[in-house]
Amino acid sequence: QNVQKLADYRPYPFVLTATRLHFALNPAATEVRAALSFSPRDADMPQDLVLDGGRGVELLSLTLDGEVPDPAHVIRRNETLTLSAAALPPHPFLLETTVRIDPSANTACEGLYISNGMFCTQCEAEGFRHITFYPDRPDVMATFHVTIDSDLPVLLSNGNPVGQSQGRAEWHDPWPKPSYLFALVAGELAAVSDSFTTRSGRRVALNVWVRPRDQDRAGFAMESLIKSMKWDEDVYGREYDLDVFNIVAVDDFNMGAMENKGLNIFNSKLVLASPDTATDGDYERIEAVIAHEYFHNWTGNRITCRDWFQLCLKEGLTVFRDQQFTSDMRSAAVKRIEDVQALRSRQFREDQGPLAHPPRPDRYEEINNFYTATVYEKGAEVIGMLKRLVGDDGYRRALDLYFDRHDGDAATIEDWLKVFEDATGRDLTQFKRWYTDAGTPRLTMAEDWQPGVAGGRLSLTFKQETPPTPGQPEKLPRVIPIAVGLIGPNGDEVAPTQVLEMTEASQSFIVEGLGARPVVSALRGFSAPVVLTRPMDDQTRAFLLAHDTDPFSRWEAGRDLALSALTAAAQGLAPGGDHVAAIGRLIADDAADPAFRALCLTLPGEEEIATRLFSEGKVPDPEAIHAAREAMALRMAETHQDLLSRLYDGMAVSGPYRPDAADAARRSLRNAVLALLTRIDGGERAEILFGIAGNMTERMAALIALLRRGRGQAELAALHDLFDGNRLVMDKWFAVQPMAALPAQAAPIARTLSQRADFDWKNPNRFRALLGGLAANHAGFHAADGSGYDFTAEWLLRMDPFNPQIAARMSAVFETWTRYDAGRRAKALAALERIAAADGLSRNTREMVSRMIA
Ligand code: HT7
Ligand code: ZN
Repeated sequence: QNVQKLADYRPYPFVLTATRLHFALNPAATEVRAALSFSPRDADMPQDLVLDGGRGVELLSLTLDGEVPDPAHVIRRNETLTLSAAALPPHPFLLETTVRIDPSANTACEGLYISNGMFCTQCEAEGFRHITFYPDRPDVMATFHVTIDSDLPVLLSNGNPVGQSQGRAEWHDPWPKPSYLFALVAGELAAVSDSFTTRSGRRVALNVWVRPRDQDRAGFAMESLIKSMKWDEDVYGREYDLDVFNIVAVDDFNMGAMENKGLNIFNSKLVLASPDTATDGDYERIEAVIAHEYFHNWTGNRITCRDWFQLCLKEGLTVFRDQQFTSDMRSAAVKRIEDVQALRSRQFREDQGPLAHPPRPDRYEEINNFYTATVYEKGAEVIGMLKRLVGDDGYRRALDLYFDRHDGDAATIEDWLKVFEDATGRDLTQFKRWYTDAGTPRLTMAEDWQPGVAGGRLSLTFKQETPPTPGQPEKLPRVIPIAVGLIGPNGDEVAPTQVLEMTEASQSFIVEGLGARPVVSALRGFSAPVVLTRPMDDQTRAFLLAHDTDPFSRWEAGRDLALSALTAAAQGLAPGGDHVAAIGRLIADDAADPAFRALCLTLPGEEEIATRLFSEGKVPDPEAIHAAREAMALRMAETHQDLLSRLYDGMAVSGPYRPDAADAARRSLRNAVLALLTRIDGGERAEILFGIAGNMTERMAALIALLRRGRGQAELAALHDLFDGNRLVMDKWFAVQPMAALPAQAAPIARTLSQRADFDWKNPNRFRALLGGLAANHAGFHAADGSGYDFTAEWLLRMDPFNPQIAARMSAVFETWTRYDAGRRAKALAALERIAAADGLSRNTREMVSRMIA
């Protein structure tokens, strides 16, 4: 066990001012020369110099100020190289090393590797140590000068280009940075180029580099980049700081994208888009991730993290910023609902299970296992709460102070909270628990109405409690901002949104002079990441769905109506209320945003129903949940057949495809309607749409609607024929089949697909497509015979020695296993134990599995 603890943090005993690197690129034997200018932090306290250097780094030479040191002072262990204090001078010195590495054998997509003939790097979190010996930690920041020798035509690194000749390129990055932000790319690439002039007049050359045949699909990424640069200037006052900004798309990539200074590297699925290959969802995601990585230039790069425990300092803030950006570019209401849905389905699920951890964890074995929904999405929610508590002006002052005070620093959550305290005068001691405590607080609200007192007095009493999580049995109360509005009996708002600040375990808030009893709209905008329970009948829910002025709360009321009916049906109880009728009224409202109506029309997913049942102390039955959801969807289609048909015909988008919010909204409503109508029209509309669709959004919607009904084989074959050579479309083809299959077929379909020659499982996107597709089929993955678990475990074991990060991340599909019945639990546990017993299991997967079965 190699547990890293926050409490053990010590500054690095040397300052590294400048790093010079020379790469002689060769697929199987790349030589890397490094010249590192160190000075001791305290010359009176001689210390060993410990450099990280992982598997596959072969040391060829080492000198200290030009001399070969006594070999007795150079100690090579498994993952480090140490120069003992006795060998080091008490003044600045130059350490030079030459190493050999083999990028062609690097299958883990970490360090320097080859993707489709292109050299590329991924150094976050600890990949640089697979390139050369180095203090590979984020608080060691240096300027980088990089020389690349290679015959490949395009040679890129961080910073500004300072020399280009036949077979050689030189790059200089003047901004000190940690090694995790280093990047190098070399290959046969073509660029879509443009420029951006910053508000202070600096002209920045912009390039999106792709394989030559993909050039016509990189334009949207460039548009998104330019919008992001402008937005960061307008909203945060942040300008770009180099002469060039490069983005490169690669096919083999462990995550979505990486914010390397001046040279962002992207998974090609988050760059390449054309109407016939990418869906509206893909376009929205590309825009958001381009923005996210660009925004890291200030929140992550100029101000980085002191250590990896502080990961949410850069990730939570940057997610928060990209969410703000998308709200500004598209519909703020729809974006908020989508973000809350994502938070509940991924982060609440994490918080409820064995992998729960705080946004700032205080221990880990493998940091790559902590790039989680809690660090990212909950980290962003915590910032949203801070902003709600200090107000927009306070937030702006705090952020200005953060950038002024910490530019060039490797900072901590304490630094972050301190700028809010200093800028606003608030004490954030209690608020800090959001960073240090795991778990989702349960909030209950009780109402007391006294018509005869003080002209009509309403007391709202809130109680909060956070369930225990691994390693944290007891929790203290948190600061919870609760946004509340009141709606009068006639549907008019009688009190606009007010933020109540809860700090105690139990607390009451009183409103007087109300006349008639209002309906309370609580937790508006999802003002805090909590589970709110309140006694509310379905009539009141329907009232809020019809009248609430807050779009989130309006949607939430509809969601609650649906969930109460679905959870009842899934337990064999008669569903109360009339969600179907209430939704009919809402979707008939032509004045409402079609995207909002689409969200209201789409029933909660099976996983969400299971989560709700589990949080109510019930054991979810995946088959019953599936049947209940299907029955409600059918009822909805039958009840509103005429309205839905009219909507389907009226919502068709005319003219050429545009990925903007307005057109995408119409398509989303039409596609949600199609999913319902396909249940009663024998698939007629979906088959027609698939045949005539001029874009992937409609084609995919039609295909999924058919597959869910057990049809669509001809359409699947047609899609394959049309897009055989297109990796990204073929990923969709692999994903959609297990995902939309009837539950009993999901695992067998996944198995059959896994035997195909074009199941290129070593490609992370293809692997994720198939295994993620199966996991997205709740009743299919949790099939009672354990076939979903067995299939998944088999492939995790196969992937682990090849790419541990991918295997470990995918293993989280098991994180909810303890929720289910004894039969399923036994089968899931057996699968996890099989993984745990494997010889040579990676640290990544071992940590995940042992946390899940602890
Ligand atoms: N900061 C990056 C996180 C990351 C990553 C990206 C790609 C491949 C492996 C990676 N490990 C960690 C991405 C981001 O959050 O912006
Ligand atoms: Zn990020």
